[in-house]
Amino acid sequence: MRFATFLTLISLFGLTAIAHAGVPPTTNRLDGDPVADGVECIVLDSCVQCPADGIPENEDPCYDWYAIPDIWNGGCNSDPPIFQILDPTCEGSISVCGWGGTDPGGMGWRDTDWYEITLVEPSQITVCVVAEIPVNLFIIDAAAGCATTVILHEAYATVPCEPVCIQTALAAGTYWLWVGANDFYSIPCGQYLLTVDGYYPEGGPSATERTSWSTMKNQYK
Ligand SMILES: [Ca+2]
Repeated sequence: MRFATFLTLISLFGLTAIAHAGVPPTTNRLDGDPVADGVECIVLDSCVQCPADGIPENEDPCYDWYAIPDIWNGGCNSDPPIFQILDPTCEGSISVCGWGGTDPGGMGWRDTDWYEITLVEPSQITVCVVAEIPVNLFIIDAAAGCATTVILHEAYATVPCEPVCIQTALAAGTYWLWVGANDFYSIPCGQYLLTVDGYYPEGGPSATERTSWSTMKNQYK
């Protein structure tokens, strides 16, 4: 990777190149225990409600070195790159319950979560995120891999609990949905809900059926 490209990736997505010698602590907020730096993480009355059928991100959140290395879903920020693949559904809708934030040690790193979707045909999709933290949402064209990462669409929530959405028509192909804190410092770990609508599998409902389903959902949700 050319150095300029590398710098561009760092400025866009934050992190990676610095190795660390420490061993990531294993406790996290999911079990209600204090994290390794002594911060007690208990969520009360969150604006993020994970639905029963929500897909858990399953990346350990809230430990001192969690962003380096990100061996779970760090996307192009990881070496080798690694993406969390999301499968389409016949209803065209999926929800993902994840966590994001910056390094509690104040080293200027942030957790980045890269979800991969593959559209089997041109699709109208809506991607939304609501988070307990200020959060960025990108749709990235995966066609050229990590070498020439292209952000197609972006949305920013500058305050916690502000929902942001991207509604767009995309050609068939593979895309990365990027979710992460919108700064590199002082954003404590928080949960988010990512939703994708219009993501159907091959052989899924016709365009007419999709419209009917969408209409019905809007009437009864
Ligand atoms: Ca991650």
